[in-house]
Amino acid sequence: MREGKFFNQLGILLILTVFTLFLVNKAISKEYTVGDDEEWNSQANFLSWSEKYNFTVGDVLVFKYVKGQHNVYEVVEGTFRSCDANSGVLAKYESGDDRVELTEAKKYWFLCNIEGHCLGGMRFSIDVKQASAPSDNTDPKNVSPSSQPHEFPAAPPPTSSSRGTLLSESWKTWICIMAFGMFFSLYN
Ligand SMILES: [Cu+2]
Repeated sequence: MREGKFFNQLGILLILTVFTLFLVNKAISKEYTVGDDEEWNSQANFLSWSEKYNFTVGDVLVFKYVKGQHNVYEVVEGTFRSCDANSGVLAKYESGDDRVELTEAKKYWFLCNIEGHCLGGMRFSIDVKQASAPSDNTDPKNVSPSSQPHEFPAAPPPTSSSRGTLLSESWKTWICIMAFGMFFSLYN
């Protein structure tokens, strides 16, 4: 009897863990189609599009367009402002279905380098933040991802209303708490 109960609970624990990892991944990484339904084209307003979202490291921008009609250049600020892509180009994409992972917390500048398109409005910048929401007293860059799993974060346990940010902030702690809860329930 005891053994059967053990494996039942283990199964529930495993399902919960997988489910939690799934939720955590959802919270951490998002995909954004640039321009939403209008996609990457000369008509859309990319300034307003770029201001609609808060981008975090790990998110992915997807540029969709007819190959050859547009392209995507990641550039430095000066190039973004001048629309002159003879210099200051960090990356080029032209497949028509370009996926750009935002790997750094920094300002990203994008433009289309087909003649006239950049000056016509096919450009935008976004400010990508660390996935872990920065708090006043901790620099996320100083937080080692392999810090002790039993160290509890400075933040209080998440409530449902602040679930989104705190999930991504302390997902390892969450998994730790869940594992702890599982063992606790096993031995009761
Ligand atoms: Cu274009």
